[in-house]
Amino acid sequence: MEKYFQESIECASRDEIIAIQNEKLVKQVRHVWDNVPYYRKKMEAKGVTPDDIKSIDDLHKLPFLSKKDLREAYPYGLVGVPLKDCVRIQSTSGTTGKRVVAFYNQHDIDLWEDCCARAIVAAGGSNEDVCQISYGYGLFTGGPGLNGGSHKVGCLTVPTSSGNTDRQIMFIQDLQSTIICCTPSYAAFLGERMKEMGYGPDDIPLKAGIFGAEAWSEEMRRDIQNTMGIKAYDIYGLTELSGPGVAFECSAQKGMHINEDHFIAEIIDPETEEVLPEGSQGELVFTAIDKEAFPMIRYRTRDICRLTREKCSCGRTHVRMAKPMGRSDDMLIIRGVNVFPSQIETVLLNHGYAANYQIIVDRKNNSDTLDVQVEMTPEMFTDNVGEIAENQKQLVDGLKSMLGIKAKVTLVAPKSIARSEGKAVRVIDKRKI
Ligand code: DLL
Repeated sequence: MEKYFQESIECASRDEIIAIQNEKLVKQVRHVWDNVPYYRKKMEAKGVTPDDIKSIDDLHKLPFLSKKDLREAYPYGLVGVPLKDCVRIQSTSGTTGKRVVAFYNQHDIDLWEDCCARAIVAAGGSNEDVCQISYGYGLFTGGPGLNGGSHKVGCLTVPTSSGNTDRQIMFIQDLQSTIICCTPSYAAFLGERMKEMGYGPDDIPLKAGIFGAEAWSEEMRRDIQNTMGIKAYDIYGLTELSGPGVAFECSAQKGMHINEDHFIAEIIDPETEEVLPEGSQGELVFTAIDKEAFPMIRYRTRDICRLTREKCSCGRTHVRMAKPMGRSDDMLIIRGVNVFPSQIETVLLNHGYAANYQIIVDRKNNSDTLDVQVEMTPEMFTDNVGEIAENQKQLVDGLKSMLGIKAKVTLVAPKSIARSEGKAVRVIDKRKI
């Protein structure tokens, strides 16, 4: 039977959710108008005042916030409460520019941890579970967020943080951990290492994994589930909006429920900024209607995905988001064609490779080049040149039909591509260096 952390809200009727959103949005817009001069100026520039916002139907009147605004207002310009009331900051890794620093008061931490607790319960977690948190702790939100959620559920929480893979496995085995939380790429690495150590799926006590913080494919889910004998759940979030738990998967494993009592989601056309109808693919935009210290209104995530309100078998009513294809800024334009790394991953995994690959993009003789380096698995490892050439050709054909362009494929020896303990770096775009 499906379990919920906060059933009445997770399964509330559409009317109840809309009523909550209307009330919180009106209050939140007033809060930023009064307390965040940076955003007030943006509203004034657009000719909007809090009186114009009476319900979520007026959301489209409000200006967007983007990463650029966060940079301009860094570090304190978007804080909505006196600093003496803030209790924590978290920060992004800053891989795509200057770090984002997000602020929390105790209320914000509480709602964030509730969201993570919902995710853990949706993955089957309860106070009977041993929950190992192998996301990084520190400035990154993954460790602290799920740690807080795990406490709220009452799991025995094992805060290993990321890295030190053999010690992770020792704890899994000695403490009989039943739930693991980490990035999917680190989960794949843990699975690979456990296999090498002779553990089959039945020897591993884990029953569920809560994996997110980076794009991962259905094929990767299948591989991780099979190697570890677990059910793998996706979890989504970003520092600007709190961290993990903005959306999470349930037993149906068909998209992530967005916590709509805290976040209103919209999909926009990234070029025209026009709001798109339900089901369209576009950029995900969030309004955090509850957060006080760092209140984000119409924040452009740059994540590309779609939403669905189709009924979910788990009983939750909150809108679901599909797996993001990646960020719009991860999207590569190669010889004029849009390519997402996740499409390449799908082809590789469908051909029996593991998710150990690197994509190298360059420009030679005025033309873009795409070179995909893929590790052979130990089972397929060979030094038979003919066989390698044949396998490479199959991948070139598979990529051509997925992407519509020709890629060069190089098969490399097992273990020759560095493993990641956090978010994997899969793309090296030499055109930008
Ligand atoms: O990655 C928060 C998080 C931690 C989520 C642990 C899930 C688990 P940031 O470092 O700010 O926060 O990065 C946010 O990561 O805009 C997406 O592009 C990407 N991302 C996060 N979760 C997923 C996911 C954390 N499940 C950025 N699938 C987001 C695909 C994801 N991409």
